Amino acid sequence: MFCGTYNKVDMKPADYKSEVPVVWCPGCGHYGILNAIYRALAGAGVDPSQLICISGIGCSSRTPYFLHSYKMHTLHGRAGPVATGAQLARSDLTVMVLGGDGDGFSIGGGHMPHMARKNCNLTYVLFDNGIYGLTKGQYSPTSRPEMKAYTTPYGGPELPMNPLLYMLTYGATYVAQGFAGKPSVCADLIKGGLEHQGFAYINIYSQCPSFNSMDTVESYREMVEPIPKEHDVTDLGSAMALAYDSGRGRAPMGLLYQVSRPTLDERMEAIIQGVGGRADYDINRIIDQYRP
Ligand SMILES: Cc1ncc(C[n+]2csc(CCOP(=O)(O)OP(=O)(O)O)c2C)c(N)n1
Repeated sequence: MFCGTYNKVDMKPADYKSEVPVVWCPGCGHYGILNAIYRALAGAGVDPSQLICISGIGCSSRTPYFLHSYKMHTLHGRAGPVATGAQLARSDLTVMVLGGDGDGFSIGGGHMPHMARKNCNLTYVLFDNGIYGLTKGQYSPTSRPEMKAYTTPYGGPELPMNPLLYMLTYGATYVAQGFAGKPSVCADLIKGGLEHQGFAYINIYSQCPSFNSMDTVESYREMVEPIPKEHDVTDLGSAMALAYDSGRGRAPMGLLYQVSRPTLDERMEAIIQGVGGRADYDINRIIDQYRP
């Protein structure tokens, strides 16, 4: 019972809305992503009682509150390892991580390559607004170099990182990019991630009208280009070529890459069966073997 083989239910997008009021600033792109998540969950037919949404800290990390699901609002940057553990403990659940570029790539950056290389069976939606929104506008790893923010009053001294290239490099098996101003496209990409068996990473550009004056709805709209239909999503080289250009004035929108590879939970199960099954996989018995 892994993602992709769960029992589908017939639900409407509105059925995934929780009773918690959404508290983002007017015009925030995160509304578009939330809307896309509701639609994706309904499209994929995920049972809310089988769904766990995990986040760190940030405006985007508040998203699980607005969803009808189980949830864990963890520490800043630590959603990934918590989600990995939850997925291994309960491989029958659908696991989502929802959070921002600061949470995922600054403080949480050390965890990202490991989720990708392990092929953790979960869907990670990264709300990429190129700024720390919750803490009112500090430079993030995806900020444009010329960005003037509270922590970079004269512009930033660093090159931005490239999330798509990073995820492809470390072995993510589903890599896609969307833009909050195109919720239908995002909904399809997130649905594809939910139905994918393995680590699905969806980078979504999101405007922050309160603290990022450089990346506006208009600038994103000009920047994103739908991925050509003839692109072969199983070709890593072509996906990397598309990803390489991302964030340099133009950005691919759509599914860059999707392949099948055994997931972490599948491989762990195989190891457990290899040592005689769960009944014999008793950690205390294993420790006892090493006692003097
Ligand atoms: C250990 C720790 N360090 C720093 C913070 C302060 N902090 C809270 S959210 C955040 C960044 C949020 O930015 P991002 O993840 O991009 O999300 P956004 O608010 O833009 O959606 C920071 C630095 C914290 N809560 N905990």
